[in-house]
Amino acid sequence: MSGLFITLEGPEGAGKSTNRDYLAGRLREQGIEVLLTREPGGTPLAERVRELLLAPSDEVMATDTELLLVFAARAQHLAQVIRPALARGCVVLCDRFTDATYAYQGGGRGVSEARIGVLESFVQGDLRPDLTLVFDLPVEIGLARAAARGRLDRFEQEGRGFFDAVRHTYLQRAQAAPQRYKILDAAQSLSQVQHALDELLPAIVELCRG
Ligand code: T5A
Repeated sequence: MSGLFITLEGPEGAGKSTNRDYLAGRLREQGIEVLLTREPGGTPLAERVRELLLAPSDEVMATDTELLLVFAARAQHLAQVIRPALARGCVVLCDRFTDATYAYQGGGRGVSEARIGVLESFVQGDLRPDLTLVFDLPVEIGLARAAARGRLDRFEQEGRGFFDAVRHTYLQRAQAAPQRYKILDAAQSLSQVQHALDELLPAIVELCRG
């Protein structure tokens, strides 16, 4: 048996977690076994790495350190959670994955695609998401949603140019491979976004049932 790997991506405050839970509910209604997880994180050790990545600190984190921590957490997550779930035939819904590395460390920090690609192959082998939902919205709307939650994490403290590059990278990747990515307009109301997800549902269910 082999499951299905679906990732949810997008800039800060795009509604990935909210819509991941919504989609999981709709798939479970169809009798599909779903595993919900997130990156960075998804296992106790990877969640500790997440804390290192997100906590604001007086010590500037070198770009390569950040990149390697992201992939170290991913290696653990793949070994402990994602690969076993896929092997059991589960649908894995993951809030962020390697597209976030291309967007944040690539677009945001300026790491080359080739450098990220080396680590992607090293850590993932040939495993890639089967489907990626990109929740797209203007940077200022996403940052306002994130700010409404209170204290900003280390990434949320970055400037506007960083997030413009993140959004641009997501859109560029999605437009380059439309068979794998679906872009949703996340600036709409939550009920409108969920209506758009409902419209995608038959195709997603079909993918899940192989
Ligand atoms: N990171 C991650 C990297 O740099 N490299 C990597 O490889 C990876 C994997 C943490 C950070 O790690 C970085 C990127 C991130 O900065 P995170 O916690 O997943 O990753 O990222 P955040 O974007 O900070 O998570 P958020 O919780 O802010 O965003 P979500 O999940 O997109 O949004 P959600 O669902 O929590 O919604 C945020 C708020 O908006 C409301 C919700 O109710 C909630 O209050 N909302 C809406 N309001 C109005 N209209 C809508 N359509 C709404 N949708 C949601």
